[in-house]
Amino acid sequence: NMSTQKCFTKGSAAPGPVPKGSIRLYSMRFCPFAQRTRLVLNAKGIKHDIINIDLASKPEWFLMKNPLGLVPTLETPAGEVIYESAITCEYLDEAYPEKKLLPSSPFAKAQQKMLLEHFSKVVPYFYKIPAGRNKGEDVSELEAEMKEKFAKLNEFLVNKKTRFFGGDSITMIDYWMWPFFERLEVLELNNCLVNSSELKKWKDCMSEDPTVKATTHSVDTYKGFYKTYTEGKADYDYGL
Ligand SMILES: N[C@@H](CCC(=O)N[C@@H](CS)C(=O)NCC(=O)O)C(=O)O
Repeated sequence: NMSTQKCFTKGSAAPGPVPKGSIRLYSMRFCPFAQRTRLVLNAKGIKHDIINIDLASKPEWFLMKNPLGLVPTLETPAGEVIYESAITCEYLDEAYPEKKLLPSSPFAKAQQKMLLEHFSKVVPYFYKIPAGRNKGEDVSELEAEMKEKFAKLNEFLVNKKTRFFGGDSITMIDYWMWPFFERLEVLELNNCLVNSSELKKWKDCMSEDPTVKATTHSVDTYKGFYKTYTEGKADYDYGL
């Protein structure tokens, strides 16, 4: 039901308690960090509901649950609150141990988290380059840096000789990185992949994953949302 996806804003009444046997995600339909959590919920088949938040004008009750005021935020029927995307994903993987996404070996798990740290250094470019272009600035240096960072990820895949970052099937690290790659086209950053053919292959494989398909938006919807975002009046209900 599309109408239930409309975001809750400041002054709105708090939603009812989280039903037993379910878990709740406070989200925003276009947030790449919240998409990490949505990917994990979907991949593991976890029963959940989603409450979207108006990030420009947050409900008071939301700020009481997560003082950082960020999505993704999870809430259990017992009223436990979990936030920060990687923490929410690891929580879900442990609380719902079927179909594990993180490896059980301590070193392999640490490797995925180290890779996430590397990737987190790439994330700002997804914001800086489009914002710079919008202001008519020369972003060629930023683009060169992003290309370089992608080349490093590409090299990782070349050395690992597997299709995905954790092996030959999708694991947590792939879902942690994916939401940003999904936005490359819309943000006109695809050219940063030119010298990274393994990474491009990874991206193509990821886009075929049923869980990825289930959590995405059409390019047109993304474009429409990002237009409102760039103009400084983000429409979080865009397309509903
Ligand atoms: N480090 C956080 C970042 C989450 C984040 O930045 N979410 C954005 C939406 S994409 C948000 O909630 N923004 C609201 C705000 O900054 O007030 C995580 O990984 O969960």
